[in-house]
Order: sequence, then structure tokens, then C-alpha cells
Amino acid sequence: MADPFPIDQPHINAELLESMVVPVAARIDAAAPLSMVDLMLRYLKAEGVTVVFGVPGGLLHPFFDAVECDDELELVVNKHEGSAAFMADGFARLGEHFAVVAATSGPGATNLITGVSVAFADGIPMLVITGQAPSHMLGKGAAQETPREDIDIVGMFKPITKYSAMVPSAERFSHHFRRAMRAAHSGRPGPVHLNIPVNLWLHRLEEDCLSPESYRAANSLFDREAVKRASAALLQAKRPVFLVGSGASGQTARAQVLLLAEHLKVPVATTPRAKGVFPEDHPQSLGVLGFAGHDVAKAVLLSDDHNVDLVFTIGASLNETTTLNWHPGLVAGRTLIQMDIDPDRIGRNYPTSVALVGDCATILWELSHQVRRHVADGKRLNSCWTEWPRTNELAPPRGVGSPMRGRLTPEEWRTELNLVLPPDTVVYSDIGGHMLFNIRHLMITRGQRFVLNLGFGSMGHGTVAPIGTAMAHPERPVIAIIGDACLAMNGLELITAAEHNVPVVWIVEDNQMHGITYHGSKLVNGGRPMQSIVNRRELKIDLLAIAMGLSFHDVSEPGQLTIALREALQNRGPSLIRVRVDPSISPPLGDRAKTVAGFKRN
Ligand SMILES: Cc1ncc(C[n+]2csc(CCOP(=O)(O)OP(=O)(O)O)c2C)c(N)n1
Ligand SMILES: [Mg+2]
Repeated sequence: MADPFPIDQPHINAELLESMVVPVAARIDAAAPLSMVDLMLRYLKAEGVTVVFGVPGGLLHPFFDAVECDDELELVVNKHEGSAAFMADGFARLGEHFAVVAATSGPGATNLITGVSVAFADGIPMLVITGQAPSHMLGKGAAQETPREDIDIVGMFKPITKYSAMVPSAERFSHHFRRAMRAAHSGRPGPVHLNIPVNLWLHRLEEDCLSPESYRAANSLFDREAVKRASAALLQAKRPVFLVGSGASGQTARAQVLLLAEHLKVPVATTPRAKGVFPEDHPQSLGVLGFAGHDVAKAVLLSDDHNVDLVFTIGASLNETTTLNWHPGLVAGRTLIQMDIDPDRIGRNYPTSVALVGDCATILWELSHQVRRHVADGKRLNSCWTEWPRTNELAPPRGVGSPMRGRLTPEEWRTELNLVLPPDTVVYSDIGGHMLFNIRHLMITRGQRFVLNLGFGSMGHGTVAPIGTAMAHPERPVIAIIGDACLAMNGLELITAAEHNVPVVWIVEDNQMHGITYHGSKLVNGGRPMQSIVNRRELKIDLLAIAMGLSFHDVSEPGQLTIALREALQNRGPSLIRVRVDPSISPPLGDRAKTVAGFKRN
């Protein structure tokens, strides 16, 4: 493309310009030694990277420029670095892809922090690259410098990554890169951070990249004796129950869970984040245990009503949102088999009877093998479940319309959505009252996938990460159910989806307020709602969508959603469906309100 803004005379510091502009011809001269940036790109490609997300800036320019000039890599320029991290996270969420996000020094780097924290909380493998002032100027007050002794960017990323380091010289780059990749992929995956002084990128190096197999191992270790003990306990139990967490959300692990549950005849609940990892329309499904979850899961797992004698948790961290504030009934008088990739989660909140540490898919495969072996050796299957403890609560409610004209109830439009969601859809939820309705009233079936960042609980992730997912998995329909405030917080990133024509369908539940806070505050304030979180001016979602380049559909009557979703999916571009809902209807937030009330008492 011809440069529409040619520069008559370079008017920036010649030395800086030289350090920033990489002559493309020099980079592709096979005989010349590699520059550090070329080595980085080779390593990234060897790691399977195809897309880099981020917002360019001077102190990371050589990297961005090299990515842009490389035919095998795509540079997606975001509107905000926090969203760039969300989008990179979405790119890697379903597995098979590795995420890379890059931001310049100073504010670019600090803007990343929320997005990277979500990736850390949810175990998403991601390389975070940040810029830095030239190494020989650090500490002297260079623009946007973030050295250790001042605004310590490496230190800021330490608690939210598995590795955070400044590359001290071009010669040490590959050491740090390989170490970062080992950390990102081993054990519980997660983000890693490399901070790189701008003057290092063009250094020539006498080395080439190594293949990933030569510097990192596969994640397939497990304790065979523990697996045998777990298998024996599972066969012996009369009323075992599985509690499946998001650690089992990978395709192989979820298939293994299904096989094992059917073989052992065990009912299965999931955590809110793992909603649908066990198909919710399966006769053995108990739905969701936790905030906004299902009463049947609560009755089976937290009370004595069903004589449960063993709970097998599979990749569930047993946090507040799942255990309803660490309810003691979950383990009282029961055997607890706990499987987690992170040994630090074992026995953290409840005493464990058998600990299985490692990757869920690997251990479940071995466990199934042991169970079959025990059965072949003549061991009896003791499970006494003959009928499944299920109520029609999991079936979506019908026929409950809103008394408000031109408004739907949050329940009824979800009932309609359940009937028309394609079988392989990825459904994202953002954070708010709409999330609670999603947990309670969506029915996620086999082949579908539900994604929610409830651990860290950041608004915006469910709005932006779906764009990354749709880029990585163009064959799957991707739908994001979000609130109007989530749209206001991170919604400008939908422009990026429009620029790249990424076919995400956003369903915005329009109540013109922070519905969760409005209704939650009523519960904890003796009926008095907080007023300031009701929009003072109507957020014109239709105009926003059109201005950002999305196709827009309005839904306020039964039956309209079916048509709107069909059109949006056929459109194969970004679309926004506004669903006007009755704002007076409270989301199912009783358990969350109890926690907030507890904070107040303490
Ligand atoms: C980054 C961030 N800031 C603040 C919050 C606290 N918070 C949770 S939900 C919410 C409001 C959500 O409103 P909206 O998107 O309209 O959803 P609704 O509750 O109306 O369904 C807020 C402020 C948060 N979770 N994340
Ligand atoms: Mg709202």
C-alpha cells in the first residue's frame, strides 16, 4: 500500500530512528547472522504462533514492525492493551493455540495487567512481551522507562505470571525465551512475561532457534499408585458423585469424564466455570454446583439427602463460587478424591483422601484403564444409583412473560436461545447479573462450550475474548452474552472485530444498569437499591453497534431472537443483538448476596 503520509524529512532523533527501523532486506538475507528480532520470530513460529495481539509503541517498535513484515504472522492491533490480553486469551482458550500479546513500555505494559491476571487465574498459556527503554539509558529518566528501581514492570508482572524477566542482553535472549516457554507450558499452564530494552532487537547473533521438543517436556506425569487407590475407592463407593471443574474442559478430558461417569454410573455436577463440560441434557447431569447453580446439585453434594459417600473432584479448585462459601457438607463423612494439576490446590480447602496430581486427560485415561482392569479381575461395581436425582429445574422455564410492554424476561429469551443454539457453539458470558442468568438458565449440551472468567471475574473478558476464539476457530459459531455495562467498559474492541470481519455474535442484555449491583444492593441494604448504577443517559446500543461497523438486530418480543440469531449467524461477520429486558427481575444472586452481607458484618 502506498504511504498516504510520506515524511519529507525525518524529524526524530536519528539514533533512535536507526534503532527502530529494521531494513527488511537485511532481515531476509539468509547468509547474514540473525538479529534478535528474527530469532524471536523463528522461535514464535516454532511454537506454532500465527497471530500477535497488541498496541504498538516506540519502545517495542522493532518487534511490531518485524511481525507486520512477516508473511507468516498476523499483527492484530487492538484498541486497548487490556483488551489485547483478553483477545489473546480467547485465542488460546480452547487449546491448540498459544497466545502472544505485546505492548509498549510504561502505560502500554500496565494496561495489560487485568487481562494477564485473568489468564493467570484461568491457566491460559500466553507470552506477554513488553517494551523497555534502551538498556544503556535505564534509570536516567528515559521516556516511559520502567526499570527495577523505579516503576518496576518486571516486578508488577511477577505475581500474575509464571515467569517475568527483563532480557539483559541480546545474547541472553534465547535463554530467557526458552525458560519462559517451559514455564508457560508445564504443570498448570499460564502467562509468562519478557521485558525487552528497545536497543537489543537489532543485535546480530551467532545462533539459531532450537525446536520446542529440545527445551520443554510433555505434561504427562502421574502417580500410578494413587490412581490405583482412586480406582479401588470409586468401585467400592455406593453413592459416588463427580464434581467437574474447568481443569477438565479440554476436549479429551471431557470425553474421558463422560466415559468414566457412564461406566461407573455416577451423577455429575460441574462448577460454574465448567458449566457444560458434562453435557447438561445428559440424564446423569446435576447441573451446576455454586453461585446461581442448581438446587439438585446442592441437594446431592451439600446435604445428606442422597447418602453420597464419595466425591471425586476433577480439575475443580473448590473455591468460594463453587462450594458456596466452603460448605462443610461437601466432604462431611465422605471420601474425597481430588484431581488437580496444581499440587498446591490439593487439600487446600478440604482434607483429601486420595490426591491425583497432573493433567486431567492423562490421569483420567489411566484411571479408566485401572477401573476396567479391576473389573476384569472380578471387582464388583458397587454404585447403587438406580435413578438419577434430577428435577425439571434444569429444563428451561416456559411461558413466564414480563408484565412490561416491549420487554422480555431474562429467563424467557434464554429459553428461546437454548432451542436455537447450534450444536458446536462456543458461548461466552461476561460478568454481571446476565452471568447468573446464564449459569442458571442456559442448557449447554454435548459439543457446545461455555466460557466464563469467574475466578478473577473481570468485566470485559466475556466481551473481547470471543473475538480471539473466533479467529482461532473460524469453523465454530461464537456467541457472547454480555451486559450493557460490560459493553460500555470494553466494547470499543468490537471495532477490531469489524476491521477483521470476525463473526462473533454479541447478545447484549439491555437493562440500562449494573443489574447485579442494583438487585444485590437491595438484598443487603434492606430493600434499598443503589441508584447511581442506573444509566443517567440511555446507552444507545443500536447506534454504538452501527458506528462500530456491526450488523444490528433488536429483540423485545418472543420469537424475534430466533430470527435475529439465524440472520446474525448467516451474516458471517460481527453482529450485535440487543435484547431489551425487564430490569425489575432479579438475577439468581442469593448466595452471592450472602457473601457480600458477610463482608459487611465482618
Ligand atoms: C473490571 C471490573 N470492574 C468492576 C467489576 C464489578 N462488577 C461486576 S458486574 C458489574 C456490573 C455489570 O453490569 P452489566 O454489564 O450491565 O450486567 P448486568 O448486571 O446488568 O447484567 C460490576 C461493576 C468487575 N467484576 N470487573
Ligand atoms: Mg446491565
